Amino acid sequence: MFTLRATDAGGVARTVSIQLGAAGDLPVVGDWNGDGLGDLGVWSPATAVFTQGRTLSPLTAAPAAARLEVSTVQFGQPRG
Ligand SMILES: [Ca+2]
Repeated sequence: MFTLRATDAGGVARTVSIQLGAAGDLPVVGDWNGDGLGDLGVWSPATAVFTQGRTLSPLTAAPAAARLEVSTVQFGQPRG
């Protein structure tokens, strides 16, 4: 579970919780699509799958699912 916090130009802070991945996954953040906005990700040690959640817009009142585009890629070997 990621909890994101942003403050708008008027100084109003907003937090949004986003579920991505499963228990035991390792959180990763970066700018996967080069748009200047941080994106979320998780890597699963059990399956060696990297799940990217690319941010489609800054924090808004829109539901979290509408602001993320999720894809997966095999990365490395599963840890036994
Ligand atoms: Ca981005």
